Amino acid sequence: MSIQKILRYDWTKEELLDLYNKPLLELIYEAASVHRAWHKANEVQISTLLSVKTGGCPEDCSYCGQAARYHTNIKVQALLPTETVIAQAEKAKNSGSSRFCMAAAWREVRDNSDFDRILEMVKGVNALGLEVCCTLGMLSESQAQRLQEAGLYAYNHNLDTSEDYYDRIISTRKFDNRINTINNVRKAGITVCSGGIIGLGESNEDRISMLRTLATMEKHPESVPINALARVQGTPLENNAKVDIWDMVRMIATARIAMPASMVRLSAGRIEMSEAEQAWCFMAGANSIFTGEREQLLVTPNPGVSEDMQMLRNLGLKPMANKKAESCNTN
Ligand code: SAM
Ligand code: DTB
Ligand code: SF4
Repeated sequence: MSIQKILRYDWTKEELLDLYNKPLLELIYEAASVHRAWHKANEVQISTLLSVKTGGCPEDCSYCGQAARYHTNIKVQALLPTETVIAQAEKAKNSGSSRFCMAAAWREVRDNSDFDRILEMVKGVNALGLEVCCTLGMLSESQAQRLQEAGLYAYNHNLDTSEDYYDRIISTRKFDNRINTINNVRKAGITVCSGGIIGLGESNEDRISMLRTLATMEKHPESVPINALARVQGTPLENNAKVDIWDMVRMIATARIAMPASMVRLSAGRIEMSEAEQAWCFMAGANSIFTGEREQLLVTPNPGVSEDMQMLRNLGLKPMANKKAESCNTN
């Protein structure tokens, strides 16, 4: 095993599938070695996620509890007041988060007063010195530009699954729509956060195909969230099997090796994992998590911030410093 210090953009499906299917401990060892060559392996980026507009979404993503057409038990919430969002961001900063991510259950951004309010929120969170991230659905080039001007640091837009499997999961948009938004985000100079979900009924080939799309982009996404399906009652995928921990570890390890400089985020699914299982994910190269005081992701449960801080202490890991704070310290 030789650890390369150069980024590759020419990964083939065969190469990635060979990695994914390696004997488990060999794969983890290789991913852990890559992780150590590119990052401080004892640091984990803490991101706080807040749903600023919940439910009532017109899309039909079959995994999602926020799609209006499924009879789920979630409480629909219109766009939160800016002050509420800023207050949450302040709390997140005080409990060690370096990134604050605002999510809206929208198909796409519209040029209306809600978007103006989002821009205000971005400005306010940015002023706190946090890295601001949004996930608002599809964006045009000019909307991406306006977000960048307001101080947006990152935009989350997941591929969710492979191009081939896409229409089995979502019919209200196409895989190419996702790529188009990611390109608009790049053009505006905002960093890209893009990954996907496992446990949707996809094959290993689909998982690899999704990772290949990410790893062969002109620039790798700076963050790659790997989500295990959070099964929500009332959605078409409510009865899917729980994701096997070793599948999650294999996905994380393959993403780490293919996109060594990126942050690989252990995203949805942690609530169903033990501390030991999460430790395997960190060993396999995950270096970011979502946490928060609300003990939920968007509409599903997630460990709370104090529990997570205890886990990090138990594992000898520490929260990664905010990049903005680092640049302030050098002044
Ligand atoms: N509506 C916007 C969109 O779809 O891009 C932004 C919010 S959406 C909830 C953000 C991402 O969360 C989705 O792309 C998907 O990858 C992930 N997600 C949603 N529901 C999930 C679930 N039940 N389990 C795991 N991941 C999920
Ligand atoms: C991402 O990749 N995972 C987060 C975030 N980006 C927006 C969302 C996970 C949602 C999990 C299910 C829920 O709570 O709705
Ligand atoms: Fe809407 Fe996003 Fe949920 Fe799809 S994943 S239904 S676009 S909130």
